[in-house]
Amino acid sequence: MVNVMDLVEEEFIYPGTRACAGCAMALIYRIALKALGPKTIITVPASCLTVLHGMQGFCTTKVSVLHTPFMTTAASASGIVASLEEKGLADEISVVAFAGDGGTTDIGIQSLSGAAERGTNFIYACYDNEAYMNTGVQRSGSTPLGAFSTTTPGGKKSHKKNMPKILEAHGIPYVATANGSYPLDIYEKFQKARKIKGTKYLHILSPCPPGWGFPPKDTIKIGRLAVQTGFWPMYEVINGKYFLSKDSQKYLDPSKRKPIEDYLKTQKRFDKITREEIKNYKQYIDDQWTEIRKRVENY
Ligand SMILES: Cc1ncc(C[n+]2csc(CCOP(=O)(O)OP(=O)(O)O)c2C)c(N)n1
Ligand code: SF4
Ligand SMILES: [Mg+2]
Repeated sequence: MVNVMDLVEEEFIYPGTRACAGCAMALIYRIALKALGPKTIITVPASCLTVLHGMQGFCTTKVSVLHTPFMTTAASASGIVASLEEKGLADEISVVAFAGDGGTTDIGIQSLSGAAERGTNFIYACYDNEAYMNTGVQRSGSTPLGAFSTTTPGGKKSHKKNMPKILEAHGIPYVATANGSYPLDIYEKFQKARKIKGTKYLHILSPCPPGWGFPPKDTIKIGRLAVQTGFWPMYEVINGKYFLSKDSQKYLDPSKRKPIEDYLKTQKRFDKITREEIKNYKQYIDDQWTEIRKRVENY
């Protein structure tokens, strides 16, 4: 496990971005770029991350960024990879697609699936703030059960889509989940992904103060609660082998998990959640960990 002294000092995001105060996505991106280094080309579809970069001529990052239409993030990354391969630069420069959950689980899934099936040599990172935040909080395939959005005013009626599992089914060499509240884990996972050839997929939970309805000072606490309640397990699947990440390991023991209510009650978006849905969450979490236990015991 890396420690804070291992992080490179150089910053690749200039201070004063247009992200909201307390935005986990900005923290995730800052740490990811430190792990990836200057020889990186990023592709980004429309999202809060586009806004973070700023208007043309005022880019907030030191690395090259290509803004792409929504559904073409992974396709544009594939084009960049093909061009670098042609120029003999593919081993030197990392190509990274960075997209929101709407751009990944819904709108960009077909080009991502195509790139993963071809084994395109790139990293695809989804920061998951669990809704279309940039356009005012519409539900996405990644919005969780019971959460308010402007298109689910009574709370969403189904669980979030399990994108890491979908990507795992493509047989790619690296799939990982992470969380904005564990920056060292994010750093390590991007460093690892950078060194693996083929398609790498990282799915990172990204608490969003205005969209989830909590004060900006609570971002880290809420991200941690997602892990501590067992809702958000952090793991890696490397060449098909499952590894539970250090900060999630103790939650294999159900008695160590905090009640899911501790997480839900911190956020206004769950104000209308029903008792039935909370019961459903408990089962969902238990089922998730039963599966994890089997996979961990297998290796
Ligand atoms: C083809 C297309 N449809 C819709 C939009 C409008 N749009 C811009 S950003 C955005 C939300 C993106 O949501 P997500 O990918 O989750 O990223 P977030 O804003 O949450 O960071 C939408 C719908 C667009 N730019 N292009
Ligand atoms: S709306 Fe949420 S994800 Fe978007 S910049 Fe603000 S805090 Fe970040
Ligand atoms: Mg989103």
